[in-house]
Amino acid sequence: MNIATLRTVSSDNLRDAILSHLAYSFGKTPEAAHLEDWRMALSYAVRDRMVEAWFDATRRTYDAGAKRVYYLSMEFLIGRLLEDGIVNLRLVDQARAALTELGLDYHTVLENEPDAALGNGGLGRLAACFLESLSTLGVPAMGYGIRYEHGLFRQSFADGRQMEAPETWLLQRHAWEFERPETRYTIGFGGEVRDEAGRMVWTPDEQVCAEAFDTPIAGWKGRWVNTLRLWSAQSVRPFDLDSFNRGDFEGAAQPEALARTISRVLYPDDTTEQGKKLRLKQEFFFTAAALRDILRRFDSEYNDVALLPSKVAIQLNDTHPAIAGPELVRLLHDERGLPFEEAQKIAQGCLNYTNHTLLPEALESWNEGIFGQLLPRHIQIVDRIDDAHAKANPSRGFSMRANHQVRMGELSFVMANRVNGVSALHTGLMKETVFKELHRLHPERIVNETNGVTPRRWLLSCNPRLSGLVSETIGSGWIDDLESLSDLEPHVDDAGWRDLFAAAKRSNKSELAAWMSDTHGLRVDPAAMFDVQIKRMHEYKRQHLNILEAIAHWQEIKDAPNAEWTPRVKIFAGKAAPGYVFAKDIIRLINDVSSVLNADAETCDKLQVIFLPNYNVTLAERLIPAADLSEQISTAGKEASGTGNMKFAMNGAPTIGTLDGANVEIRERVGAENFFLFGMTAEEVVARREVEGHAAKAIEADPRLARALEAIRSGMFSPDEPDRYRHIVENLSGHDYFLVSSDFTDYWRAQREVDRAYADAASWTRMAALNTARSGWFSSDRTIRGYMADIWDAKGLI
Ligand code: CR1
Repeated sequence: MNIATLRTVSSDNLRDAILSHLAYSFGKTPEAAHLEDWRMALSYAVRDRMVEAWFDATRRTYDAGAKRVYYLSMEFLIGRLLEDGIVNLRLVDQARAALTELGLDYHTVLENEPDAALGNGGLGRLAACFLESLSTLGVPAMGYGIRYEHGLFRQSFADGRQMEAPETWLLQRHAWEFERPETRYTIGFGGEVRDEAGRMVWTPDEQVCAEAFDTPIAGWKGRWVNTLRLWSAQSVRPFDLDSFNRGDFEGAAQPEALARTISRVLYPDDTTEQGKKLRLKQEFFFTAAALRDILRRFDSEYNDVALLPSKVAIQLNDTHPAIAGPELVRLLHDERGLPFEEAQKIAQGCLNYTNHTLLPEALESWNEGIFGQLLPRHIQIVDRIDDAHAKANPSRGFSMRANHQVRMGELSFVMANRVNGVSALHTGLMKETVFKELHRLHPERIVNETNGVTPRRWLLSCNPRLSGLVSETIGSGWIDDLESLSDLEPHVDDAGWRDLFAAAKRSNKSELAAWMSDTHGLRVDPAAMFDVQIKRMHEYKRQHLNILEAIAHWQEIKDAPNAEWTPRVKIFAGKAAPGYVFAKDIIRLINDVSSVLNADAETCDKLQVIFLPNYNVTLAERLIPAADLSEQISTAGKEASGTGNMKFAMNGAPTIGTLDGANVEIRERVGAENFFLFGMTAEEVVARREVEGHAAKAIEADPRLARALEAIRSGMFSPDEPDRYRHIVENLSGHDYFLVSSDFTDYWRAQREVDRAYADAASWTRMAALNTARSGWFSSDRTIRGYMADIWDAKGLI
């Protein structure tokens, strides 16, 4: 079908297109249509308008013989897509008008879309922002991942405790994907390797089929559309007819069920041995399918694999797709007969690796038994690469095999053309710590690409009041040139303009307050400061430092309830890995503290604590525009970058934070006077840990901290079970690895500075507005340009 025919199929009038889809795609009349039918019909009408640019992008890529970028990621935390599509195609007014004409409310329809939570946190959300920026910049690119049936679990609270339920986004119809039954690859596991006259032949004993599902990702103005291709696992033998005919119906369905297990659930964490094996299977499954797909596309255009590094850049999002190294070598050497060294060189020319964490427990390594059993040929290849590397660097005792483990970080590093960290501080620490030895051997390999976020979703679309004001003030060029937000700077000294800025924030807060009241029955005063900490629950992120400060603050208010206090609402949201007991206890503690504080008639108009359940992208989009203060309080050296920190700054919420991750760069850019700094530096953290009894000393020196800890210890927040949090208190008074106690005093000081600053509304608004005006550098467009120049050597085609 040519483009001209397509145009007539999708009517130019959005209302007609919606009605047409309602009838012909969903078989419903307007009278019979449910909200979901309307949402689907609107989504299809919007999607239709992406298709033309999608085909066009593919054609232009082929015509230009352009280099393609492939982003391999276990996680794409894309959230809802309908509003994103409407905004990027600039159909907001049309969609609103069309729905109104049809008697529907725009927001109600948008709210019907399930939030696709195919990721855990920052790493997955970064991948989603990158896809959008790649399209905005017209880079020929494709995301590869897994089409999980169940994304990250749904969180609720029972007596303050986290409960986990399966997430079921696919039970509601999903408008965005195109199933590609013709794009299927058979992926093998296990079995044996035989040497056939010098050629290694792997015969797997288990096979599954990877089937592609494509989601179009439109960039700003819909000028370029890339594809997110997610693999779904299916059985190669869908149905065992012999078993069925024998009456064994369960047995008949088993091959299908077993195969599908691979793409059944997103790992919220990996803790069990059986689970680990499935995780490795997932990793190989999607990586192997992606590589086969990449080579098939390459072969359709070129007939010399030596060209591969000049036509293909593959980005490994953390080590989860690290098996791409040995698998690409296997495909080139075993299957295509290239000499091993040449195969390895070509693979290295294509592959790049992003490291997202230095936490030892998050650095992947696989038991060689499990690895070798599942991937018997790959372990041989790993060893050969390792031996060659050791021979080439004889004086170093480095290996990617240690203690019967295969270390995926080291493997990724050795197989990569470029290795990058995600903030300046993190990249520096990579060079000094985990990759010290490898960095010395390959000093040109590590580069820094500080993270960014897409301003289309994280300002334009989630915060229409502020983005409207920004566009009225400086025009709409900022949307794809975020640095031009600096044109706002002269206006921050204009009291009239500041009032408009403050009014936008205030309306966002009222809207959030109304939503919290409607959905959670919570009453908060929008005039109070909204102090927000939203992110995964982890000891290094120190939500417990925040709640300790809340307790101490509450105690202080109770000492002098009639003094001048700056009213605050502390808002938390975040999920804990189901097996991370300590993090779950922190959730419960926050909920318990919340119950006591919010019920205290003497103080609740001055300090409230709220924990909103089921944090996800959609909730972030609600909270960030309404935040006054951004809590970024990790132990220095532990948060690789953070990206929430950037979203808050962009939306006019100053940060209280440590010198960690991208906080360092945020502070440099927004100005030290517009950032509430506290705490030890990464270096001081390391030194402080060596001090005998550091926590006890900190507690002894700070009576406020001692009193807050004593309140927890005494059972004040858990009267039915006074010992409930004793282990937390013991941790914070003893080992205190994350230095909560040692940083408390300075955190308290910075919080009181925040109180004073907030009380001066004019200067606070100025500070908030400067955060917005100076956050332009944190666009993921800038980050992607960095990858294009420093890592991929790729160009945009628009
Ligand atoms: C880091 O913890 C960073 C994101 C994206 C996370 C966070 O600081 O912003 O990656 N790492 O780079 C992670 O999820 C598995 O590691």
